[in-house]
Amino acid sequence: MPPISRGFHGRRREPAAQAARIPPGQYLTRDFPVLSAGPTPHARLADWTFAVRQAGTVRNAWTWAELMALPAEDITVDIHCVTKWSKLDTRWRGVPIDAVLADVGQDVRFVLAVCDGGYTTNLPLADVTGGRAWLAFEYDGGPLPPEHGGPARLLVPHLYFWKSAKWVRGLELLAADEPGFWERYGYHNYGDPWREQRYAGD
Ligand SMILES: Nc1nc2c(c(=O)[nH]1)N[C@H]1C(S)=C(S)[C@@H](COP(=O)(O)O)O[C@H]1N2
Ligand SMILES: [Mo]
Repeated sequence: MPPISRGFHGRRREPAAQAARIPPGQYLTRDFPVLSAGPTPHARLADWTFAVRQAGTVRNAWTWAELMALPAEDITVDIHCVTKWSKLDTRWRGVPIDAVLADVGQDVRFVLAVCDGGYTTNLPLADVTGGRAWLAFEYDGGPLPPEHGGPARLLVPHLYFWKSAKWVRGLELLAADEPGFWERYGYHNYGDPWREQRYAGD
């Protein structure tokens, strides 16, 4: 009789592997909490566009039908909210941000995501390119629910979830960084959950 049964190993492995995926100060949740700074906007897909702007000029824009024609990917990622919940293996479908930021100039170093309702959040260009961020329009096999940012939201899973702008309608291309909504209210400018960058000064 072996001293430790296979079943014992099997039960122990999973929690240990999960724990390694939860950043410091976070706890695991199975729910999907809704965190919005204002009311949920309801955009009509017929009127919806996504625009990339620079210095007030639209450089490129997509209608909903044009977005749907871009190559999309299925994404399974862990997400981490600054209010301390983490959720593992969330399933999304979306277009990589690389697809809407082809041929941006050398001068562009940052982006500011702009949303229906006025929410904004800032990100380095390097954090939304290279296959690290998506314009997500499906969650868990269905259309992204409005309260979670539908019809489309930014998905930037390697940063705290306030960077994953809901109801996103465009990106401003910037040479110099500009704080967004929560960043101006004292949230960390970058927001790496593994370095616990919750608030300015962390
Ligand atoms: N447009 C918009 N995007 C937003 C927010 C918001 O208030 N407005 N809240 C942010 C915050 S603080 C978090 S934690 C996540 C919450 O996403 P969820 O409601 O889908 O969980 O969305 C982020 N994106
Ligand atoms: Mo948040």
